[in-house]
Amino acid sequence: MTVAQLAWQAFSFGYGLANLVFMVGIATFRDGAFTKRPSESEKKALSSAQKRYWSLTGQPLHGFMHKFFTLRNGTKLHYVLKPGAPNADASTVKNVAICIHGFPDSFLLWRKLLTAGYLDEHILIAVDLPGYGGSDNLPKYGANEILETMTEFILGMREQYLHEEAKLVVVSHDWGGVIATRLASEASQLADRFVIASAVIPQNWTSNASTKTASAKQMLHTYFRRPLSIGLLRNALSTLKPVFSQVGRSFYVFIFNLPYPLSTFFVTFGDYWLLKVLHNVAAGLLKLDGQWIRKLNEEEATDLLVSSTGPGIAQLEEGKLRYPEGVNKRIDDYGMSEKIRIYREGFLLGKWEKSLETVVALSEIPASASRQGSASSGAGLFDEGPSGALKAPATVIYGKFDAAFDKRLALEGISDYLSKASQVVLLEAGHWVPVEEEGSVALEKIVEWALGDEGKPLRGVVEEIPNAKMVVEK
Ligand SMILES: *[C@@H]1O[C@H](CO)[C@@H](O)[C@H](O)[C@H]1NC(C)=O
Ligand SMILES: *[C@@H]1O[C@H](CO)[C@@H](O)[C@H](O)[C@H]1NC(C)=O
Ligand SMILES: CC(=O)N[C@H]1CO[C@H](CO)[C@@H](O)[C@@H]1O
Repeated sequence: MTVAQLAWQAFSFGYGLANLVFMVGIATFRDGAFTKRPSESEKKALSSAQKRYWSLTGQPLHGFMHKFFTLRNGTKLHYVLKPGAPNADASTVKNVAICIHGFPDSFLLWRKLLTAGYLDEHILIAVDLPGYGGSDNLPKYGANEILETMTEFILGMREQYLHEEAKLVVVSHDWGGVIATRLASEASQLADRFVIASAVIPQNWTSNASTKTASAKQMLHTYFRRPLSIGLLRNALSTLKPVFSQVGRSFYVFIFNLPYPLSTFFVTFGDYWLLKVLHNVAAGLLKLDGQWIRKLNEEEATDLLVSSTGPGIAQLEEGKLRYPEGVNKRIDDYGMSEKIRIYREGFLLGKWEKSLETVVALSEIPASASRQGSASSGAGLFDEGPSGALKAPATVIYGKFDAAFDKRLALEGISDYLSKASQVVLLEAGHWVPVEEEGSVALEKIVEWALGDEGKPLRGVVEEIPNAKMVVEK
């Protein structure tokens, strides 16, 4: 290990620990969370919500059914499906949307989108990530494992539900968005369009950070030889500003990466204090400066909580259809210690060595009609873009007030990473676009466009969304 790596590890540990102490302090002194236990009425509300959304004998959402997809090796993913309203004219083909959530959610993240009614003529699918909701665990959560799993899932969905002439749109958020980004880059045949909300393109995100860190290092180096040139020091620090800002915003990632059991403690202590803060942020009720607009009422809080908890014990034991074994193992901590593994095991930038099955299956996907002429249909080796560039049309959605990402690092130069027929839309929203009031409406309009007639430009759609702005259009 080099000195720099050692220094980074020491910094990460120290920074994570300091933040953990700070957060526990806030939770204890501001929110009195440390000794919190759920009240009887909270417990009752949660277990009835779990029954309503997670019982395999019922409908999770109006018109939807619970389903499982089994990978070649037996790992099971849980998803919900609405087969699409039968249309009078049977000749119309139904397009397919596959929704992929992020941390710490489940298919229920998409509740608003799935029940909005705009999309009723299409086939709607929302999956639980492995390790989340009603899906099985993986032995490891690196790039190979996660991307192979999601690719096999999407291939399976294509086979079961996608009509030859229909198109497939992947709709994604947070870690789901990072997965979608990597698929759009490395397995772009999988979908006709990727809608990516509140995520980053990993390579682009880190490319400038490393350039900036390198040039700051250079400046510091020179500075140490000429310690009187304060200007150099100032320059070095200002170059690093966006990086510092991102490290600041990613403080929780450093806590998630602390050794067990510190990391697990953080995501569970104080009756799931962290989850509850996230839910308030998700609902747009906690502003960045820590001021509450209002608190969630019990019903809203339960509705958000049940998306993170997944099924309860009662749902594991009823009916013929059963949740896989992995869900059982997660029941004690709402799966939180499993869910943070996606932050810990090198998924973001890890190399994906595709399996032979995946390579073959991808090569067998015909270029769809809607993709003719886009960069993915073999437009030649020379306009492939930088490493990590997306090769399928993508619509990237950012909330201006997203606390998770520094906008400078997330959006700067993103256009170089996008293929033809891609766009970036900026919203006056926070991180949880699919849950927020304005964000969710904007998302519905954009997905409706993606599933419908792309012949009319997205610009017209975006112009009609209040407070939305198209910032990149390719
Ligand atoms: C099953 O397959 C997936 C996808 O290839 C892989 O990530 C996972 O590790 C496998 N599970 C087991 C138990 O081997
Ligand atoms: C993204 O990539 C472009 C083009 O390579 C680059 O100019 C830009 O600085 C990158 N953005 C970040 C945040 O690194
Ligand atoms: C590679 C690189 O440094 N790209 C950009 C980083 O950010 C600055 C602005 O902050 C751009 O000017 C660079 O092109």
